[in-house]
Amino acid sequence: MSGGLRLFVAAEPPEAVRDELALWARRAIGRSAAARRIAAESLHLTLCFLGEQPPAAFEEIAALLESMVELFFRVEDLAVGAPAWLPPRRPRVLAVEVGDPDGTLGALHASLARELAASLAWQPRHERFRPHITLARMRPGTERARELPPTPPLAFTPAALTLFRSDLEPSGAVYTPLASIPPI
Ligand code: 2AM
Repeated sequence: MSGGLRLFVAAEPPEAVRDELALWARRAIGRSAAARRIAAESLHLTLCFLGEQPPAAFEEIAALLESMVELFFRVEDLAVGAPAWLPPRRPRVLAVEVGDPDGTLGALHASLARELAASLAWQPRHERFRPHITLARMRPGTERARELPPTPPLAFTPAALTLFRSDLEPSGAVYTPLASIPPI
C-alpha cells in the first residue's frame, strides 16, 4: 500500500523494567555479531501488529485505544518469564516470555483484536497470543547462543498502551508513538 503506515499496538513496560531487560540481553548475548539488540527505550510487548494501514486509520485506532482504558487499567502483575527463541524452529528473535497470571492481558488482547478487526481491513493471527518482549533480532543464517543466564525475576504493570508507527531503516526499525493511553 503506497503512503501507508506500518502500525502496531503494544504495551510499554515501565522504564526500570526495560532497563533491566536490556541489561540482561547485554549479558546474555553481548556484542554477538549474530544478533542486533533492541535499545531499552524501544522495548515493548506487541498486542496487535497491523501491518500497512492508510494514514486515515490513525484516528479510528486512537479512539479505539481510548475505549480500552478500563481493560488496560486491570492489567497488572505481569511476570517476566523464561527466555524464548521465536519462532522456536527457526528463531529470528530472542525474547522473554511474559506471564499473565490472572488473564487480564489476554482479555485486553482479545478485545483489542476483535475491535480492530471490526474497524480496519485487518485480521488477527490464528496463532495463540503468546505475550513476550523481543530483546534482540537475529541476523539470518546465524547460530543462536546455547546457554543463557536466568532472566531477572520482575513483575510489572504496563505503563502505557500505545499505537506505534514502525519505519524500517537500514540500521533497524524505528518506532514512533502516535497515540497512547494514558495520553502521551
Ligand atoms: P515482536 O513483538 O515479536 O518483536 C513491530 O514490528 C512489532 O510488531 C515487532 O515487535 C514485532 O514482533 C511485531 N510483529 C508481529 N508480526 C510482525 C510482522 N509480520 N512483521 C513485523 N513485525 C511484526
